[in-house]
Amino acid sequence: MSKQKRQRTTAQPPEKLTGLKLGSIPESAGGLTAVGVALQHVQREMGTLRGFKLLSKLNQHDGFDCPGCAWPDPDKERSSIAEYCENGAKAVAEEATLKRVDAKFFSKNSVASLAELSDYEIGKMGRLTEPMMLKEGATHYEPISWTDAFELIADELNGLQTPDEAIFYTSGRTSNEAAFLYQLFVRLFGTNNLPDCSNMCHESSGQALSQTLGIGKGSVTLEDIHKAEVIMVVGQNPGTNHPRMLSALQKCKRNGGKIITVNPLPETGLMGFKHPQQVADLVTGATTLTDIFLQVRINGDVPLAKALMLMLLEAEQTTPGSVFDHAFIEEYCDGYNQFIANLKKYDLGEMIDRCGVPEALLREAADLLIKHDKIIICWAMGLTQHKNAVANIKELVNLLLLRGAVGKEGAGTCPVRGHSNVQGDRTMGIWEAPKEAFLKRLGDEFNFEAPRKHGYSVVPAIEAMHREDAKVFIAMGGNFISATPDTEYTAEALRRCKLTVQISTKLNRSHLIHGRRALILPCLGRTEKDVQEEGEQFVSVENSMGVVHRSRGALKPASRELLSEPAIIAGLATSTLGEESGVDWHWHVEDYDRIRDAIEACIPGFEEYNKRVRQDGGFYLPNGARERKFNTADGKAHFTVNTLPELEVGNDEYLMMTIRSHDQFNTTIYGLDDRYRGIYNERRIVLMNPEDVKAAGLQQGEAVNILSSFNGVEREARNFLVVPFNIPTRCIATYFPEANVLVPIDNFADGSKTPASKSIVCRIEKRG
Ligand SMILES: Nc1nc2c(c(=O)[nH]1)N[C@H]1C(S)=C(S)[C@@H](COP(=O)(O)OP(=O)(O)OC[C@H]3O[C@@H](n4cnc5c(=O)[nH]c(N)nc54)[C@H](O)[C@@H]3O)O[C@H]1N2
Ligand SMILES: Nc1nc2c(c(=O)[nH]1)N[C@H]1C(S)=C(S)[C@@H](COP(=O)(O)OP(=O)(O)OC[C@H]3O[C@@H](n4cnc5c(=O)[nH]c(N)nc54)[C@H](O)[C@@H]3O)O[C@H]1N2
Ligand SMILES: [Mo]
Repeated sequence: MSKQKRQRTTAQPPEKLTGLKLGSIPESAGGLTAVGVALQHVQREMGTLRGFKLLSKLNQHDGFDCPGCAWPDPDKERSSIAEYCENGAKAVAEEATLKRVDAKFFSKNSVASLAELSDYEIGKMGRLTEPMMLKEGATHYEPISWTDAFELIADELNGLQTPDEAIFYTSGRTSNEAAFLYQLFVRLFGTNNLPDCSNMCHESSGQALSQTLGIGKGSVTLEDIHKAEVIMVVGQNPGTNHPRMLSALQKCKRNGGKIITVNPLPETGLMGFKHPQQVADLVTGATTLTDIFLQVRINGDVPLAKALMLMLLEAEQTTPGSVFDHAFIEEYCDGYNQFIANLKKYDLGEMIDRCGVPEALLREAADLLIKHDKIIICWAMGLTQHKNAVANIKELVNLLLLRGAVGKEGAGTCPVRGHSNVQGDRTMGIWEAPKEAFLKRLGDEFNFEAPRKHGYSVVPAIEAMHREDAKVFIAMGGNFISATPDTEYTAEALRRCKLTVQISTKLNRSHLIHGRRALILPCLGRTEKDVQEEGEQFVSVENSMGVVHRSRGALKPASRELLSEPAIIAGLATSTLGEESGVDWHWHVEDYDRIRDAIEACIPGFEEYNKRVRQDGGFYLPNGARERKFNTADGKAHFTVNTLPELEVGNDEYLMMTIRSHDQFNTTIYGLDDRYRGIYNERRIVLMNPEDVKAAGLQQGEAVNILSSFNGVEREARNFLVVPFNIPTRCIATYFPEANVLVPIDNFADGSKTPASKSIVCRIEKRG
């Protein structure tokens, strides 16, 4: 790599190290330490009293939805003390911080100087307080009025040759009300360029599930989790990313359920759990969660699923009718014969070798799956971010179908969603590939012809900006530069835009890597009171299990200048579309009930929206798979034939996954510790098998560079410290977003285009 190229790394977090400390790995998650850490974060950001007052509203019926993950709340009774987790408390503290990033801050700090800070440092600066603009060639952001900001955007948008030259990104924290208005504005403007964070997240699940079961969402409810006999948790780290799931797993275990975990890492939270709010747990110790731990190689899930299904087939052949649910298969499924014929072609021994799990353990797991048919499979990014991600999920659907484990109590699919409203945003029409029926209803209701041409998802959007086919980029939340793959390529794409606009609560790197002109439009967060013309408003969100419920903020907004997301959209739409749109945007925003009425008119399942959303706990959206109504073309659930991933790791290479530490929410870095993995005060680390460390002649704590080479392009991430860890050989792990520079833009999942950020072929180079 040339010297010049190396210097141009300002789009990445800086290389500087913060001082790695290694500690012991705890045996269980939760407990009093979790409570203590949560309180530290709350105290530091917002003061003890204010913090406690706010936390008492978190996830309560009349309170606000946690801005963290999408794990559901109990339908009826809620704990009056605390219906949240350590990481939920951190998420709240981060948003409700008392620190402010105001005009004075921007006049003192140039964009270039801020870009030299780490994501942790940037995030800790505080909440944005007023609209800011970066003029072409300027070094500092300056204040701009809301009216001027809207006009500027309208001029740029209306000056484009076609509406398809604009891109409208959404991150999954946006409420249903804001998401619906946003997509309406974008489609009235004339494009379906609505990429969203889901494209990098559960898109592979959506694809696999709609093709096989006729709905792109999971089929289970929280009650099902409690009642399951076997739960497989595959490629997911709930102790960190969905901590409240641990109490649901604990309930399942107390009802006699068993848990099989499939993961390259023995994640602490899945091994043991102490409920931080149950005194008995704190006294008597942790509940063991995982009964069988299958330590799969990275991207070894297809061979692993095939191995398990071959074992099921063996048992079925020995005693026909004892394992497969033939009545279910006959009545509801298609493709069984082709599937079985194909499965028989695979050699069990080879599948076992390829997944890397000892045969005895696989047999134990298969035995549980043979003896019980109330089976739930939960999964997250460990499955969705590979080239063969869609196949990963389809194989697990095959497994469930064989056992008739879909659409009955205690059984089904459970893709555990990330952002708190990512599922709702898609329901609202944030999708670059909308269905005809949806576009037709939208057009009929609002009297226009919605564009039919599909738009760009995230990866094609970046490529379009890189080619300069797209020139204006607007983001409703999120942190596009740090969340997307191939950091330097994406930075170049954004720099080529004429205008980049970020609608945000907090400062992030996407404000610093920008187009020729840039705008920051600050908005209200979940925790804050949203007062409009007709009084205080609430918004609504859909959780991972399809429950739509309300969320009402409690705090005084961080600044008087902030607008709500719906109000910002109304401003954008009014100035861009003028009278032409025929929609009275501001009238809708005066009372969000009016937006919900419009949603009810356009989207099935939202009948009596305003009434039902006011019930405690909200309401369930219809879910065909849950009732064995498979909305595929032929009304059947589909077995599918999936091939094995290609073997791709050479002798001096490793397969790398980019994962989350315990102290971050995506690109928001709460702190520098990863307590459940025993790693403290450093994010630039690479987890390696101790044998690999030795074989490569490396030492614990030694600094290395990581290189990835794909389709002839070499990428480099510099200065990572080696941490020997319990991970399969030839597999390594780094944190996202530090390692995103290594994720090739053109390496993504077949069918869903989700970047393959969990299987990057890499080399490791000692730093001279
Ligand atoms: N506190 C907190 N909560 C969050 C988030 C956060 O960053 N912080 N992010 C939110 C979002 S948007 C999402 S999508 C979710 C993410 O939730 P997760 O998917 O749990 O997050 P990751 O850290 O990406 O973890 C992936 C897990 O998959 C495993 N894995 C990696 N590769 C493979 C593989 O090939 N096979 C198998 N079987 N396992 C593999 C890793 O070891 C890890 O345990 O969490 C949400 N909740
Ligand atoms: N290498 C690698 N890359 C990944 C992943 C991975 O596992 N590995 N995971 C992927 C996944 S699963 C996801 S979901 C994406 C996440 O991608 P994004 O959703 O784009 O990223 P976040 O870090 O969640 O966005 C955080 C920013 O959102 C803004 N924000 C927070 N709350 C609000 C709000 O209420 N309103 C508005 N308007 N803004 C708000 C704040 O300014 C904050 O800085 O990243 C993906 N990227
Ligand atoms: Mo996500």
